[in-house]
Amino acid sequence: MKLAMIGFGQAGGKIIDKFVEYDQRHGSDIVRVAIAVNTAKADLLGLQNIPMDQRILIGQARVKGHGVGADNELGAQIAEEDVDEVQGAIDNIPVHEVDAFLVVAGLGGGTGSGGAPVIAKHLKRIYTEPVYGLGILPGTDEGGIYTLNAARSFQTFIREVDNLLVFDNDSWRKTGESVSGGFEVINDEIVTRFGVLFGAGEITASGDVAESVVDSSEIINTLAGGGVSTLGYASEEVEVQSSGGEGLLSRLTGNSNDLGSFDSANTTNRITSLVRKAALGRLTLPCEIEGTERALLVIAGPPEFLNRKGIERGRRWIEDQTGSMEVRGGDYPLSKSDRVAAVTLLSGVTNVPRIKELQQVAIEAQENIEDICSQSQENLESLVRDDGDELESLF
Ligand SMILES: Nc1nc2c(ncn2[C@@H]2O[C@H](COP(=O)(O)OP(=O)(O)OP(=O)(O)O)[C@@H](O)[C@H]2O)c(=O)[nH]1
Ligand SMILES: [Mg+2]
Repeated sequence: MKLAMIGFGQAGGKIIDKFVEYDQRHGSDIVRVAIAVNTAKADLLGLQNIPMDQRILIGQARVKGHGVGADNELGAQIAEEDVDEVQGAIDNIPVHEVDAFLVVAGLGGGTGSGGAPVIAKHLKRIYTEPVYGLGILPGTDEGGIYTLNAARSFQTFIREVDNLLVFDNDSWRKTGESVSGGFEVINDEIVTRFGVLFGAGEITASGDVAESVVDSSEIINTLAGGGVSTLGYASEEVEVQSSGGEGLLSRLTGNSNDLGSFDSANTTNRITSLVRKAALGRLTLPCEIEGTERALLVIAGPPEFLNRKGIERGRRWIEDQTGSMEVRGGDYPLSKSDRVAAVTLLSGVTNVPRIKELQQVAIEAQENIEDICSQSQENLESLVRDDGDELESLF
């Protein structure tokens, strides 16, 4: 499907920037337009793939291009004041060519945390196309203010979008890695997962014939109804013999060069095992999959490695696991790919311990901050107060 992507703040901008690069590399044609919005000039200049005229600096009068320093109330205020500048960039795109908007932001900071819900609300007021959010939760080691920001932003953002897709940095951080190096890996993960999902709804120009191609309306219908969504992903390398009459070799771990394994039963088994790995493995937002309201299964890869039976079996397995009556499934043929991948979109998940924890820690942080504020006011007064002799202030 074709998306208008708007990245707010540093994390949002970097992820959108990577989507543009992914889109160009794979020819997936999902990014109809990419706009990065920030209050920090340096962050915008650091992007590589988004055209300069689609990098929008807001709040210049207030913060002089230096960011809002994790003050998300200020981030929201600035986004409201300067919403016309963002709209100006959107005005340049033919919105009738866009299936949906995707607003991406890290929810723990200031600019994206405050600004993303504001722009989502604005878009929903003006356009009929669905507006989705992709919200990044902070790591638990980032501290109280990030957690508080994320919890408040999450609560606001979800109200303003048609569906909130969530990625949790906390469950993806790798200990021992540098933060920026870690984000590189994490951002690749985000873009690959969502790239395959949204790419599935876009008919490829290569003329691949598939048995049951996923259409963008199936993605839209799975996301319709709102709530929180999480994405599972698993992939496996396959060896494709591009020319010659020798047929194809499938390469399975521990079973390499087994010519006989390349048959339809094997394809079916591979697909169902990938579906299980995707749904039971690490999700973008870990949660209990039972109770999921709607789901979509996409199997991507070279057409000869896809079959309807595998997808149908995987789809029914997801129905069993989630208890949902609304599980869609289809394929996404990619003849040039050397991998088969399963993507499971779980939409309207309800049992998410991480969100409960985030809210709990945020409430505690909020109370602590209030205590510290009133305490520090008292401390300052007792520090400055002259007990006894009256001193006169200068003015
Ligand atoms: N996945 C991912 N998360 C990031 C990245 N950069 C920052 N984050 C997360 O996003 C949150 C917000 O950080 P930023 O995006 O830098 O904040 P901002 O929106 O620019 O806001 P200010 O800097 O306060 O103006 C943090 O809690 C980080 O966990 C990134 O490249 N990838
Ligand atoms: Mg920033």
